[in-house]
Amino acid sequence: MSDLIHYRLEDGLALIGLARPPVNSLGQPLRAAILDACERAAADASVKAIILHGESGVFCAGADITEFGSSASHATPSLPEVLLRLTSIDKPLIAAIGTFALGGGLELALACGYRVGEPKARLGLPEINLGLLPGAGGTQRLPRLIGVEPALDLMISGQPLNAARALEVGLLDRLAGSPEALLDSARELARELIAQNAPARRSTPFANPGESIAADFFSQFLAANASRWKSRQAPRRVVAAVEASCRLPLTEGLAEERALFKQAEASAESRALRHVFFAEREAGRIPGIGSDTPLRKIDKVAVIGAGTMGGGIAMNFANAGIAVKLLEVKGEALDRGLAQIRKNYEISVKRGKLSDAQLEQRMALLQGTLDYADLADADLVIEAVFEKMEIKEAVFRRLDEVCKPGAILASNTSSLDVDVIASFTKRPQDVIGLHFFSPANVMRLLEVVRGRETAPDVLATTMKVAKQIGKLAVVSGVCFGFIGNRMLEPYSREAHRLVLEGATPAQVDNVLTGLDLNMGVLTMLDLAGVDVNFLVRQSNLAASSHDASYHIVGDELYKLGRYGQKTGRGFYVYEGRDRKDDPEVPEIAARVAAELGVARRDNISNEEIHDRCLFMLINEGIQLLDEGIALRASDIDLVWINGYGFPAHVGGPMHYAETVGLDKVLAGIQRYRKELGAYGEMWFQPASLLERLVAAGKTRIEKI
Ligand code: 3H9
Repeated sequence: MSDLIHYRLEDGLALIGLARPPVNSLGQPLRAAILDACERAAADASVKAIILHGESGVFCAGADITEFGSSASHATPSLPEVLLRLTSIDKPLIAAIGTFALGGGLELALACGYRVGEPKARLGLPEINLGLLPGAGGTQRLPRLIGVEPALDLMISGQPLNAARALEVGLLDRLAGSPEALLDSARELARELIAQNAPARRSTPFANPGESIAADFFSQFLAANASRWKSRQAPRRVVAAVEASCRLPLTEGLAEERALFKQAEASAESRALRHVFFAEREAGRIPGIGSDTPLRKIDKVAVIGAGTMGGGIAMNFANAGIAVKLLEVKGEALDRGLAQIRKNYEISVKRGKLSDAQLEQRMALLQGTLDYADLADADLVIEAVFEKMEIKEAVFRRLDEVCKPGAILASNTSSLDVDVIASFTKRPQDVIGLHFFSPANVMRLLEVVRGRETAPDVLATTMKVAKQIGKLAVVSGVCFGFIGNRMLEPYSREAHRLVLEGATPAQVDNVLTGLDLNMGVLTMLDLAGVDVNFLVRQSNLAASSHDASYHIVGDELYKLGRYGQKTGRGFYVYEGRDRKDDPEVPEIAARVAAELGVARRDNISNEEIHDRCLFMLINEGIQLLDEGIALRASDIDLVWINGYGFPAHVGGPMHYAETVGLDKVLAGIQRYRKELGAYGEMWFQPASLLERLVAAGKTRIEKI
């Protein structure tokens, strides 16, 4: 028998333990081993009931995601084949679910007639997060077991149920008292079933789960979610498969599910989301940092600045149960900051996401101070003051005086030079950049900026802390704007320039939202603040001094006090959050274009907007990889997906470039270099790595 399975006989019971660490993913060898073991138990007359469990506690995380897109994914025995066979075994089958049963793992449990869980187990069908649908019977068996609406909800949300809820909806038959008691609980159930001479229960008690569903239920459901799903097909395929479960007998429904699954597996959407899944796991691997890198102890945290950013950062730590001191220079600012944090928590209480007691617990972890001396015992200090080097300098000089040796000193700068900031201290090895995104208590991304002298243990410790507070940390080297904001620069430069040349803001933004981006770049600037963008540009004038047209439309809007949403006007006009086109903006653009002698065109195509904005964004990303600022292309994708609204189902700008074709990206850049005259010559310089990749016939972005 395969070493992927532990097979034990115990007085009439066959215990089949899945043993493929770390998560028992159902690759072909494990599928074959499960089938073998179940056949053996089925054929053994001494076996009266079968228990499937995870040898290490973990039950199963589903299909092996690394197999998708390869022949191994469908190699026999396929998962649907294995599960079909399991449902025909004439003995009670019990799944003992430890830690989690996800995707194909839950489908495996559904193919067993009985399910026992441990109290912390999570049960879910998260396939949608990979651009897939449950493809081994989940869309057919689950609605028949727990009803259409709860089943659809589980598949569309992709969120697992906890064990208590799973018991309530009928997904679990029994809850063990503890993880250690799980197998005993399964044994007990097995013995009861044997004593009752119970049959192998079918996992599909309802022949027709659609009986209680309104005739237009599915069409209404699709219509209600259309704008949220944008161009995504996976949720639509889930709905189609569940609808089939209401219309067709089980065998035909399973065939329909299989056909939909194959389409999904081959889709660009699923390829992109699988890329993101592995990218997230890869981001934590940093050359030179390993499990042997020592970690510093972080018990006490301090945040400097109680503004929106500092307050949001502090909330992350309070949410994770870590005490935070919040330092401000003035009492009123501190009171305002703490009051705002309380307000934010109160909103969560109103939404039912937090209890009053939890609110008070979190507030109790936040302690305000006006005195730097109070930071003497902090293990980690995060500065979140105004984005000006002089102010950062004063803060870091002061921190150097008061903080204990070994404290990690972090700056939340979004663009300034972390090495310069480190030089204000006598301990540059302890200084690091932690660029949170706004709102800092909500946004998942954290750019961790490794300075020239940042010590490995400081980097390793901050990566761990990031995980503790629920952030997705991506490492960046030092350059103006790091990964995200540096790439934003050419992207927004082209958007500005296109408006100068005759495109309307809405035309530019619509091309980008047409790709399912959350918002176009100009809407994003209006939201972040035209003034904020202007001030950032002022701190990096060297980048643009040779181009008078550089972001000129933004400069004009700034001069007119059109700071974006907060002033009701920017690239658009706003009534509340409602965005409207403003005819004044093209007029402003036409005026400055005339002053600069920039020719305006009324025939700027969507293709030109797409290529200029996105190819320049991609080009900068490739350049960052070549310079070693980003460790890998997939890190860049994570930054843009989690910080700038790039759709995960498109895979991030680097993955998108690979989908478009690197040769096409290069050809597009070369084309505009020629067509746009002196402006093209100045800005449309293909990244050398892009040229090298295309010359080498590579289709993936990697450092060569
Ligand atoms: C499916 O089931 C389709 C079926 O319906 C139909 C089929 C016909 N496969 O996340 P972690 C690896 S689709 C391969 O760091 P955690 C992961 O890459 C699948 N590998 O740990 C990592 O490797 P490494 C539906 C997998 O404790 C290591 O395991 N299932 C798989 O934070 C540890 O993972 C899902 O979508 C897999 N299925 O979280 C579940 N799962 O160490 C996807 C994990 O080399 N998985 N790995 O980087 C998860 O959500 C989380 O990994 C899980 C553990 C919650 C399980």
